[in-house]
Amino acid sequence: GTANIGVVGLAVMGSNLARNLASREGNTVAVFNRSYEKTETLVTEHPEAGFIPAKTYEEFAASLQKPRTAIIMVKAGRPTDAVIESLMEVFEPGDIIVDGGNAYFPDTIRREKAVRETGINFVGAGISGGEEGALLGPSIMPGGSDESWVTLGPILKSIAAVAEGEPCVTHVGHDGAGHFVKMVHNGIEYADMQLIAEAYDLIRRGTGKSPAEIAEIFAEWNRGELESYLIEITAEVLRQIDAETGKPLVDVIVDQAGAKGTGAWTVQTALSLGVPVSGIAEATFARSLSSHPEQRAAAASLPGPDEAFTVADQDAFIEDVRQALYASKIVAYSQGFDEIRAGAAEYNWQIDLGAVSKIWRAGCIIRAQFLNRIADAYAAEPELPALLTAPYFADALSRGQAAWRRVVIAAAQAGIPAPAFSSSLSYYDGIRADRLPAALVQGQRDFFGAHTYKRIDKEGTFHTLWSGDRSEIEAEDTH
Ligand code: NBP
Repeated sequence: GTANIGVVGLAVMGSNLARNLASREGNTVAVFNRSYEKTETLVTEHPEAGFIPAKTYEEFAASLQKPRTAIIMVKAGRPTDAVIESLMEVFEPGDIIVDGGNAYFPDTIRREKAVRETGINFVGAGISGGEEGALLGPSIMPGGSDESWVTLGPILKSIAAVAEGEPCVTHVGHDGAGHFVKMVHNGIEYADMQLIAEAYDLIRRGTGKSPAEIAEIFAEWNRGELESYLIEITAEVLRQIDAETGKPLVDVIVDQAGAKGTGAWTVQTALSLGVPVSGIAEATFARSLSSHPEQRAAAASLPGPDEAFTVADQDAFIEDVRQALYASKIVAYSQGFDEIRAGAAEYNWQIDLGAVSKIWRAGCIIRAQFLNRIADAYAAEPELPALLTAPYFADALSRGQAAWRRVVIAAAQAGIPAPAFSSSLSYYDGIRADRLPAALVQGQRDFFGAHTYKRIDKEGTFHTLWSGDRSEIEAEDTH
């Protein structure tokens, strides 16, 4: 074989990734798709790429140098399993199968284990950045074995996005670590998008500014600490005028947000791990709420506040919203990194959180300068208990908290939903609280279920004889 890398699955993502690979010095790319039409189209439309097309898995395997390396870009789920099974029949021990699709990380753990038994390496790699990222440079989050990283690392580095001279790819950890981190990336993306949407809504309803005027505010914010791809594209979307009606496009788009499931995975996984990713959860639920038109129609007559929402000082309000957005964003990222750390502990991955933040600086949807701050925080203190306690973020929160509170109060008074803003503030107040009413919850649990409690003043586990004389006894620790 003459190709050093192959791509299986030539729909939009696979075709773009194959073209990206072919455009880099030193790569010869073999391509295969289940139905040959897609292969033919790609090869015909891009003669410059020098692709080596294959009609069968056997031909594909024969066109690859050893150890063979192939990246699968097909629909997640059954199709991915089908391709892996076919490749296992034609590959040999030492070869590397990479799944670049959006796999659910437990599937990746299962597949890695099954493939490894044959001596073939399996790498689940999260690839972020959509079609454009695949073509021009994505952020890549590979898991898998150290052995496969030796071969794969240089290839992935050659196609990844570049941030400040560094390729946006790192060996995240073993087996499913890459897809796990990609999942949390998407969860953070949900939170970031929802927070921006809430900021827009509050400004629009508080000031009466047009979407185009608000676009200018976001463009301005994009020059400061909020600088990010998502803020940048928000300005673009708000500026867009619908050709048919002459209205702002945002006003003719149906207000029901879709989702492909990665936000829900992030929240489900966080629930199992016991990590409070409330910002990501609220963002995911906000999409669900929006997508139930029948319930919304039925509830539309429920009363809101009597008074109209007016903002006395528009500039001051906008600045408050900006600070609330930044503070809430810090909470969302802090929660996301907590989930990665908890996942690493649960699944025995050695994940460098600073390295993860660095590979998100370019190529992916949440790309931003901000991520350098996260890398700095973990560099200064690798065992940081929570990102938001790092000096830079703690300082930003202390500067922004008064504005944050004013915005959440204004939203509540005005009857404007701000679930991500307000839940992030509650999280902040919860995590920094000296005492939480969790003590009362423990008392309740002990009352109805004899679940026992600990005391602040002595060792041991206790139970009050609630249905007896209400004296306290030492008890077995049953949690
Ligand atoms: P699709 O997810 O639409 O999948 C289409 C591809 O899967 C075609 O090549 C199709 O072959 C192949 N396929 C199917 Br369906 N069943 C198959 C089977 N049983 N055996 C072999 N091949 C099969 O493609 P996409 O939109 O390019 O996405 C590819 C992957 O990338 C997905 O996992 C997706 O979730 C992920 N993705 C990521 C991003 C991102 O931003 N990171 C964006 C979009 C997609 P055929 O041509 O013969 O039907």
